[in-house]
Amino acid sequence: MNQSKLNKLLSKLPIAKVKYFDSIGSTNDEALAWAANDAKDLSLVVADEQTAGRGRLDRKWFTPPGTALAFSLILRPSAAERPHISRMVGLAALSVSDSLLTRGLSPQIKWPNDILLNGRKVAGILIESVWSGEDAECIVIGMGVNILKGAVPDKDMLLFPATSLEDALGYPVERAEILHEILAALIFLRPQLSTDEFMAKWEELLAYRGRQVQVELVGEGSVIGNVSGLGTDGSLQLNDPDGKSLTVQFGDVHLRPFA
Ligand code: BT5
Repeated sequence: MNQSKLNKLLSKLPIAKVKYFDSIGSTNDEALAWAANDAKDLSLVVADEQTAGRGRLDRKWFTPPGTALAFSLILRPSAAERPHISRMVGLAALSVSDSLLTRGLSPQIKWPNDILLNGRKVAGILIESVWSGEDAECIVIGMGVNILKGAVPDKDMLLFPATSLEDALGYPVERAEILHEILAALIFLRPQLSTDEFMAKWEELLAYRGRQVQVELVGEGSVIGNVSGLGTDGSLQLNDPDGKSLTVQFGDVHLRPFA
């Protein structure tokens, strides 16, 4: 990947501008700074390597050079999109999933922000915002996707098993092609953000449906229940062991299979 190849690759998509880095701390940090400045809707930051890639809750995201996709897309939500900002993580997750589905794979979305292949994490999403008063002026959608085997970190660095697209397919794929597919899917799905069909698509790919899970609420203990689906805002719906329904709303929740 390099700047001119990316410019060419993405020229048929309505991407406003691409900034490419051989190495960067975090594409989300770069995108947040750009968003706070003059970035237009659909501006994109792409890096070959991240030296300080971030997950949620100050966790680390590993992006070794030459093996992975690490990018951050800046959206300036329209007035119609603003009431559905909490669905942006679903938009990102469905876009990655779409690219995997077209390759005959069976992705699942581990709520809220992980994409799984064969029960292992192949991609992670980090959504961050630039606020103007009560409104999210810009949304930064950060995505990390393990494309080649070399992108997968050692087991002792992980909270959850990981995989790559190459592992799942049995052969290597071109990073730039996947980037193009994910962005094309996102641009296609974005106008559906407010619809019931969008929620149905998202729910269809939800991992662990009907299974008992433990949801760790940061600093607040945990809850156990059966995954029943998603709320209209993208919250996770559970039925607890007494049959009571529970809603888990916030991104600072860690979901693990309990049994
Ligand atoms: C995430 O956080 O999964 C969100 C990751 C978002 C990364 C993108 S890359 C482009 C943009 N720029 C950034 O700086 N970030 C975004 P979370 O659910 O908190 O998961 C983090 C956990 O995933 C870590 O604690 C590790 O256990 C694990 N992990 C780290 N690197 C991984 C990798 N390459 N593949 C699979 N798991 C990984």
